[in-house]
Amino acid sequence: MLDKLSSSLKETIRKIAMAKRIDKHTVDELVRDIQRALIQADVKISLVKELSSRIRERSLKEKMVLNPREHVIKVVYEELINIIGKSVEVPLAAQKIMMVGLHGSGKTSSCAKLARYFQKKGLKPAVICADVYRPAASDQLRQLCDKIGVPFYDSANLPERNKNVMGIVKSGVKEFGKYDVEIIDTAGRHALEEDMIEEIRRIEKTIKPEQRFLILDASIGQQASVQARAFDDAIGITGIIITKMDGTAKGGGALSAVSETNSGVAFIGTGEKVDDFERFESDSFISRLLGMGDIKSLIEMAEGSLKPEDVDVDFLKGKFTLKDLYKQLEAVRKMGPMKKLIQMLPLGGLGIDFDDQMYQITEDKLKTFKVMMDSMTEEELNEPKIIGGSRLKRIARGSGTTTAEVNELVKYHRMMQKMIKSLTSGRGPMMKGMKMPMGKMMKRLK
Ligand SMILES: Nc1nc2c(ncn2[C@@H]2O[C@H](COP(=O)(O)OP(=O)(O)OP(=O)(O)O)[C@@H](O)[C@H]2O)c(=O)[nH]1
Ligand SMILES: [Mg+2]
Repeated sequence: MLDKLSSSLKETIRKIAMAKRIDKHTVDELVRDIQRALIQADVKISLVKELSSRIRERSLKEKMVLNPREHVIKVVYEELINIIGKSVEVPLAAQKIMMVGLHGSGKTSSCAKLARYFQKKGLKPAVICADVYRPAASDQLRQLCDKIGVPFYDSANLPERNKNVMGIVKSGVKEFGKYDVEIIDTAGRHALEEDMIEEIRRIEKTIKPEQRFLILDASIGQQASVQARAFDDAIGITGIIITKMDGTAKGGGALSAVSETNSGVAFIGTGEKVDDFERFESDSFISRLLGMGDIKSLIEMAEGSLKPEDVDVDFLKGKFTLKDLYKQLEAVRKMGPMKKLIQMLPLGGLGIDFDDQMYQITEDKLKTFKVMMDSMTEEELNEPKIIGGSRLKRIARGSGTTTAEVNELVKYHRMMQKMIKSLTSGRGPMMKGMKMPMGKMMKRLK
């Protein structure tokens, strides 16, 4: 999904993370890179311009609580979110949802996907087909609903004289009154014809749906804006579903159409199957696009809104002793804080692979470490750098290990300490040089 945009943005972030310093030149280059990436993904030009000037302004002039590189990355992240807007609330409550959109945009498939979504959340959805123009429309929707066991209503439920759109929606809504979520599929047209707009206006007035979702095909690019405006004018769009995100690099067009409405993206469709459907959250979407585990938590932590207790990484506050190392290793084994910490840092942007090696500290290794540590004095545990020749021998003897093994632990501690220092001081690029020794060290530890 938007792979090309994602790889360009990741490269841009990597450049920033590696930059020797952040100055006007670096920021100009960054802005040019981002512009290129966004325009290729078909994001609306006016939005790209707005984003560019905000990044320029904020990167250099805003008061910084983070180091300059992190500050710029944070600005990019926030401004990208700004383009696609806030995520839309979709309450898990009783409601009527009307689906509108052009011909072939994915309304009917999305009805079933949406029904499935609510079903998984424990609500009872039902679907009404108000498309009387395309003969196959009802069959298509009925089949999808049958597959997921969701009740379905269409003109077949009505006597001949009432087989019109208004008749169907009125009696359908009445019939399904006992269900939690009623989803109403409407007919599409090739273009924004006035009679279609008129029809959805009437449906809207008749049933007063709490939600009016616009379905946009991601592949139509910037055309999406015109549609979004027209539908919003007609019935007031409360949420957008972008379909076919799996099959296009132009998704930026549909994403930027959001700014034409007072709403935001509620869901995205990522395939033809009924489960190929995701809730859309702007912040995690952008984090994913930028290749950052969870940049939001990192920023919150750096800004102090996350208390150290929340993160449970004592060593961020001060010295990192062998005891801390042991505690961390034990936690890592349980997929604990170390993994969490590492995922929170924008390491993706630095091009460092923290693969599973990092987390594979075996039980045996940990036991050996423990035994060696038991043979150490308090002083050695707190100040491992004093462990030299004779101390090494003593510890090895005491723990029934070899000096090489004890040395390995000491070295390993030193590596971790360096890494943590470079992480917490924000001098990210240092990490790069450590990639190899770190990897080798981890291999030896296994
Ligand atoms: N790959 C992919 N295909 C999709 C997605 N959503 C819908 N489609 C396909 O797009 C085609 C059109 O989807 P429909 O749901 O029939 O579109 P519609 O808006 O109801 O079309 P009309 O009723 O004719 O206006 C179908 O072949 C769907 O399988 C998606 O997220 N990914
Ligand atoms: Mg349809």
